[in-house]
Amino acid sequence: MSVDHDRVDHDGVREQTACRFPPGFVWGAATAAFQVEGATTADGRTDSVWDAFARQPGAVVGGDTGEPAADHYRRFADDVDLMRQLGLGAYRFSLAWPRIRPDGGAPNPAGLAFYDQLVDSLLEAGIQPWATLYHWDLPQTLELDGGWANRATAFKFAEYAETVVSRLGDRVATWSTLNEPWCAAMLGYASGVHAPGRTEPAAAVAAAHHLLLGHGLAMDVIRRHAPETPAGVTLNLYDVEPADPDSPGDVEAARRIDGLQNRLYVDPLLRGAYPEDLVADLAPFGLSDVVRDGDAETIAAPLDWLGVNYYRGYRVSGAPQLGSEPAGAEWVGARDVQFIRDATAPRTESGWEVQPAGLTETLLRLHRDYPRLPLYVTENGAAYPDVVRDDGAIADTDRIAFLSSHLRAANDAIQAGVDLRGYFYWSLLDNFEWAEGYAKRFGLIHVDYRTQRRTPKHSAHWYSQVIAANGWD
Ligand code: IFM
Repeated sequence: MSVDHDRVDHDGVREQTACRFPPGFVWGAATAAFQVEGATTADGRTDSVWDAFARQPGAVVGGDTGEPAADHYRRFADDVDLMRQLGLGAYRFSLAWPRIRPDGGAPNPAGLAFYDQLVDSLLEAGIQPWATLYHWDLPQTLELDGGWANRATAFKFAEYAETVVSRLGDRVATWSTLNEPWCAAMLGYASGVHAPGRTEPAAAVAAAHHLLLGHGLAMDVIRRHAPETPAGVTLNLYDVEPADPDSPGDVEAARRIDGLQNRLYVDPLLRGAYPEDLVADLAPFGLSDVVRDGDAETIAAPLDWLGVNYYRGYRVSGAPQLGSEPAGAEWVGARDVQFIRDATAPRTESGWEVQPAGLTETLLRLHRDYPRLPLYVTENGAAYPDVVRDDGAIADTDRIAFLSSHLRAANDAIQAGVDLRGYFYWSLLDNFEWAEGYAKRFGLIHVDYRTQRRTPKHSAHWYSQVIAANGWD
């Protein structure tokens, strides 16, 4: 299929200028184990928090569960072949802790064998395996012991990391410890919209710290077993700005949200300490109580790269106003903060404003603050109501527009001097979108969940052409 790049700009403005990426730029797509694998009881896998959570009535839209997902566990060879046909340079996937150490217990050879095969088939296809150790599927047994609110879970995570890295460390191209600890901690333990569904703010703050501690411990494991392999961590970062920069209330709201979404993770990882303003904000939820001597040094283990997952920015205010909605951070004390929605901005099916400029800003800020740190966009993508035409094609021009505008935004950052080394579209395949179930489709490749038939959407063909040309003219 041939796609006219000049027709893809979502504002109706023609993309007329060339957009070229540096040689060696990594072009990839991402998935996560629970979202694509299915086969939740195969070969010794036991429940994760998401299996247990999804069974609770009302927890997930439509009562959807981790079955069948995209049945990637059984169809991975075909999926790798599709990746090869698209010309992907890298595949970012996560490993399922409850497959590898079911119930958080002893290693499971069958679970490890699956990832052995996946990694080998990627390498045979000339695709770099980018492995993430944790993308939210904590073994349910460990949740029953307190989950991430329990400090011991960080050490269990290091044990699991040891099993994985000692087995695959000779072949994985790049290691990531955690995906989006904000979601695992805050959505899992404070708002309760994600597994394990707890609504205990102090547990969420403890979980955030223990996830970071687990990251630091896992970095040490990676350095011991795969000293030559680049290792990093992936955060969901947001460009946060006050609705009115002259309003002290809005500026304070922006400080607060930037703190909770971004600095709570970036600062301990890269500066070696939690920001003082957040330590004060989170004092009622016991942040200082869970930090022990030596934790800061463990968490600040040097990174080879940082992964940025970017979906949208936030305009925030300290007061409710027309078109605003609660920022959600009331779980951890930011009761009055409101997100100001832009009624005129295009939105994805998730309701998120399309704000590519926020990606440039996010990358520029990181580069200003940490100029020597290589960056990757490890996730960026959009759900749209894809329609399968009578001829079977999925002409997802809205997704192509999203993708092209964000690639251009990433390119703007590179032109401004940011050391951005790669981009991973979220997601390779349609998949289980957590509490939204299968209703939201983010994939470059459409999945018919009944037949498991795969159909590359027009966006997949478009992306494939961009990869082949390292940009567009
Ligand atoms: O599907 C998720 C993914 O698991 C983590 N980052 C955001 C994606 C879209 O919501």
